[in-house]
Amino acid sequence: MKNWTDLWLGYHKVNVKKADELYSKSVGKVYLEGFLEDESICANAIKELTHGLKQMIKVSVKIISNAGGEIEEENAVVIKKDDSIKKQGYRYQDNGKRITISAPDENGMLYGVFALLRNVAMQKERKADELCEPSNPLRMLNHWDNMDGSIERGYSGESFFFKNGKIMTGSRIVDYARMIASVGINGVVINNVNVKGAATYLISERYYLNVKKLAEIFGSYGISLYLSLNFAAPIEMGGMDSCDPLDENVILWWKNKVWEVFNHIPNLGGFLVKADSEGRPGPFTYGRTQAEGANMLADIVKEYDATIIWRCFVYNCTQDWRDTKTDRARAAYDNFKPSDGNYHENVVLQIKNGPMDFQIREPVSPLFGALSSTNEMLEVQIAQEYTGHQIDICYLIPMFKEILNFRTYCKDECDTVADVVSGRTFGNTCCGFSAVTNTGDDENWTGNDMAAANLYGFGRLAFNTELSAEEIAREWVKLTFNVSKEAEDVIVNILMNSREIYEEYTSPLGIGWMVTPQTHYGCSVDGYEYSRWGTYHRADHLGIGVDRTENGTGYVSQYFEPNASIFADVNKCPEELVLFFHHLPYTHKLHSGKTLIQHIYDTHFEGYERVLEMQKNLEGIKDELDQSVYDRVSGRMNLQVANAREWCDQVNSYFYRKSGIEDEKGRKIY
Ligand code: GCW
Repeated sequence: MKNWTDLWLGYHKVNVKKADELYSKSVGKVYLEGFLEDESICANAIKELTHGLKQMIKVSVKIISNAGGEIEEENAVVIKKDDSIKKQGYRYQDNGKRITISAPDENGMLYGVFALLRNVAMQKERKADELCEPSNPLRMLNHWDNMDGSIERGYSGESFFFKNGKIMTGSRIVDYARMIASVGINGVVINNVNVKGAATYLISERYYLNVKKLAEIFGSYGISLYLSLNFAAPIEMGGMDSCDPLDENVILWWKNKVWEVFNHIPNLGGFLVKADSEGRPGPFTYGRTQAEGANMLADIVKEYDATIIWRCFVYNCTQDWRDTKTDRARAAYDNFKPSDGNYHENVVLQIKNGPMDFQIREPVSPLFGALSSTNEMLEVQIAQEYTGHQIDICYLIPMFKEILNFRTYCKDECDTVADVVSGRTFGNTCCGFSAVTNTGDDENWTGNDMAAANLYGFGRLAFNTELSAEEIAREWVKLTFNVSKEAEDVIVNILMNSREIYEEYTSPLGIGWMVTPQTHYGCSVDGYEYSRWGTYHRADHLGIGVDRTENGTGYVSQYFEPNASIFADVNKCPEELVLFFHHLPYTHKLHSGKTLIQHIYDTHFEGYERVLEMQKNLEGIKDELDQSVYDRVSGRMNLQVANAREWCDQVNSYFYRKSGIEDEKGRKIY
């Protein structure tokens, strides 16, 4: 008996009568044309189709391979090859009798089959003709799993890949691969970007066999496996005295190592590197650029058709920011923009969505679009490091939609973040969307059952950035829970409001941080860990916020116009970000007519009240949820209520004491 759930692949029995009218007659025979039943990805697709249809509508599927010629049967599923469709895409046609899935390759075929299963599960009306081509070439999940089994920023148990220095390759990995393939993920990095301790390096003899097994499992679901590397491996593993990327001996060491790795694991997708960041070594140590570091590795892996994913989270966490121009937010742009055009074609720069670090609200990183001759990939975090640790509910897809829709103005049109990272803006093919994942070995994979909506949603959005956050939430609820339309609405509503609510009771108007240092859960207004030079938020008795205009750190000038001017103008700056860009007096009037301080009081009280309402709504659907699901979610909700209360009290009393300004509504501030 496995001790984990099937998440959204539970294939609940659907209302057979209705389904009969809808799908049963059409799906009993499946004709395959141009795809072989025993090719590994196809075989898995067929296995899934057979299993899913049996579970949901009790149909036993008959597969007819090598169909060829005219297929007379009208009521059937036809899966056929079509090279006119974009790589990994599919076309889904349903005329009410026959369902046709056309795809150019096995990935597309697999995604088409999952689409059919989704439609049956949701009892979607028949009649369709949809061309579904992936928005992003790379759609990746990054695990921050360590070899001892712990997960950096993991909130759902331990790793299901590693335990006590060993690799696990059992059926949980297969289920994981199915799950993420079902939403279109095609790449996974299994180990933490902080690769520490040479004894645990995956690029060593003792691990090859099992990494290969993992690569094969993932490969059979159309997913490439990637590994995180330590840039200092030549020193730590090779016993050399340097890891200078231009040193011939260092290059030779990597050549041999990479040859060895690909010799054992030929289908590896490539490597992910965090260099020159938070104690990680990198090219800067040797006076080299990030491009020189990344290119050195990229040139070596090129002959294996592999990619180097190089992170732009490069900043100096010990920098003295007392002078007004020094600003951590500037770092990614300052470090990477000057080398635009120098990165080789199999390097992709992975850029965090904001200039700081996955806060509940940040402006979009100005690097997007600024790199016009470099491959770019967007990195978001579904592990809820700063957004509630999967205790508090925080559905992040609305945030991701805002990021994707942000116009960079790097061109007159086709200039949103979604355009840039999809490759549409500058014609790149090595680019995409990645997320730091939120899974672990908990029974339900994501700790809070509601957090699985972020995993599902990220995959769906990475495949199709046009989907709306609500559409995705609704799909996820329908596939995951077997509940009435009313209960579905309640859950969708909880999810759709959750980000705004979390933002209300935590840090206001884009200022960010204010979390407990290191753990990053719970309130600590002055808690920014690198605050030896003063508080991050710069609050005093008169006001709060960071001046990032030309008078301040000058960060605004990293944006294209008109964004630069908009952010620089306190009256035009989107209000939810106003304290990210401006230092303002507590008496500053917001568009609502409220003062800044009153806004802080009101949103914090309101955020807390809204969590109580959320709790009541969840209680209202108790009988519709499995007991174990309800217990897990409601147990966490109790903690969320306490957390919201704590944030509300701490933030309000902190700013009340600083400013000495009373709440207009006379509420008690502790
Ligand atoms: O802010 C930090 C996190 C680290 C993480 C880092 C990163 C993996 O707190 O835990 O390290 O971001 O993104 O590299």
